[in-house]
Amino acid sequence: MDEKPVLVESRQGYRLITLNRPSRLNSFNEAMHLALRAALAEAEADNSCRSVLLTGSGRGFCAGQDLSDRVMGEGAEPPDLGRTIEAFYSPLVKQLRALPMPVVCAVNGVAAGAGANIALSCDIVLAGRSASFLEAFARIGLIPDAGGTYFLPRLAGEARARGMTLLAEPVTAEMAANWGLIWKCVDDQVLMGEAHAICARFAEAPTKGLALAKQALNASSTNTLDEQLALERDLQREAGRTEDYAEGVRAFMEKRKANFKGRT
Ligand code: T3D
Repeated sequence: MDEKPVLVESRQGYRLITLNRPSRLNSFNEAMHLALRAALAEAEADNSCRSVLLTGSGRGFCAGQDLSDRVMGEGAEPPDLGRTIEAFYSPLVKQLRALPMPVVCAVNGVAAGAGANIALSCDIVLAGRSASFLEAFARIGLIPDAGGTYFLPRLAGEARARGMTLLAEPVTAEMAANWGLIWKCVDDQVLMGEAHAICARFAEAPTKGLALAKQALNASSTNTLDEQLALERDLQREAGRTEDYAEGVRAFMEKRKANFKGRT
């Protein structure tokens, strides 16, 4: 029987989701897309789930599209990649960004093509020192997708976005952290421990407030200051009505640890 393309484990207050096609460096085929989208939807539907930890099995994180599904015979009709982007990659990025909880990505090895950009679309990206980020698209005549042309200039700046895109050279985890592409580069042997510790912390966090903060940050790069201030007003109004806000203030005044409920 085929291995499951995505492994899902429920942990205390979070989901561990592992891309699981290691012999192909966890590159995406249709089955892996569908399984990942379903796992994220299940995490969202479960109110006890307060963050998601995404990683890859084996020595890589994800090598983007499985190119063995794209081999064309001479003179064959080319595939409509606009359709696959619309059907699979773009909805996945939107789902990760809209998930009402933090998504932690532990990049355990090479993240290439759409695999790099899916990692960059997560909220907290940790990478092992031996990992790298490779906008591989130019090597095969494509452009960065899965949000690459959106995230790269915003995270790393125009010059680095253009270098990564046009030269298609790998960027080490350490460089990625220095450039502000990711949150942190850590030694390989502590990567998963650190990622799990962050999720354990999120499992006790005021999740609704974090989701609203994520919503505000998602909007900030396209909003004007006036629009963003208006959005902050509206989202803060919503945050101020949560039980966790009331509990947070009480706990502060009583000098004790807050007992946050999370998603509500
Ligand atoms: O098509 C659409 O729908 C449009 C959307 C496109 C999105 C995209 O992501 S396009 C970009 C696709 N990805 C790539 O171009 C990256 C291809 N992979 C590589 O360049 C290299 O594998 C890496 C630089 C990532 C890693 O190199 P290395 O030397 O560490 O590993 P390797 O030996 O190349 O790969 C290990 C195995 O995984 C190997 O198989 P084998 O020889 O052991 O049987 C290799 O063929 C396989 N593999 C790696 N990446 C892919 C792949 N097989 C299929 N598709 C891949 N993307």
